[in-house]
Amino acid sequence: MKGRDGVFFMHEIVYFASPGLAESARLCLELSGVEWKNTVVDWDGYSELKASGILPYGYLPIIKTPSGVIAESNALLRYTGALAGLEPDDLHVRAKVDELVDVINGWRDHFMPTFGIEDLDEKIAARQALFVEGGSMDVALKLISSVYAESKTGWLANTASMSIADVKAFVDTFMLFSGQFDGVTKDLLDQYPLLLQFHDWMANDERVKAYFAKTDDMRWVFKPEAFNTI
Ligand SMILES: N[C@@H](CCC(=O)N[C@@H](CS)C(=O)NCC(=O)O)C(=O)O
Repeated sequence: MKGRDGVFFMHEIVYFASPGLAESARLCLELSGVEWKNTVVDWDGYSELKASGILPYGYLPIIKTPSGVIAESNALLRYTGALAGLEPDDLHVRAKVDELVDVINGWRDHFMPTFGIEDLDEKIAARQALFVEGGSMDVALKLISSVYAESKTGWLANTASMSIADVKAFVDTFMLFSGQFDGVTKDLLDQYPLLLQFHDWMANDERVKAYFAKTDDMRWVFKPEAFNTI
């Protein structure tokens, strides 16, 4: 795989500029220490890629690896997480980590219907309803909080070191509160003090901190001071 200047890149993530569905894999690649390239495309670039036939299922993100292209954000997470040593060796522990990854991925289903709401006030109301006591995201975030409460190690799945569950939870949870989703404001996080504690833990991990320190304002939610945590 050759870059613009003929430079050989071992791994290349292709996605839009936003964190979206690629940020967890980007973070894992950074933690892995392998050489990687972050290729950002706009909608025209996406259309060209789609027409070229390189996208296995017609969507982004993809990762180009020395062995070929991989699609589906969670496949990217698992692959790059393995490169970074974030996949536990023990199969049971790994399955418990995967369980969390899949549960967190399911949050998309709660949000999906709100994307189709055209009226802004209606959209905001529908999103806010997700976070009222008993709303589907309130329930989801409390469940994750209770998982975190059980951790003796500080890592979400109670692993000895960081796992892909931590990466998934960190990226997917706090991205929600970046302001890019109308109606989802950062003050809603005050209802989940354990999640703020988790944010503090992850954002202050030296490797995570170093990565986000050099990223743009769109990624402010991943920085240590983002929510004025404890
Ligand atoms: N299940 C896929 C979904 C990918 C997906 O929906 N990608 C969006 C960008 S966030 C996309 O490519 N949209 C282009 C389109 O819908 O035409 C994954 O998790 O990677």
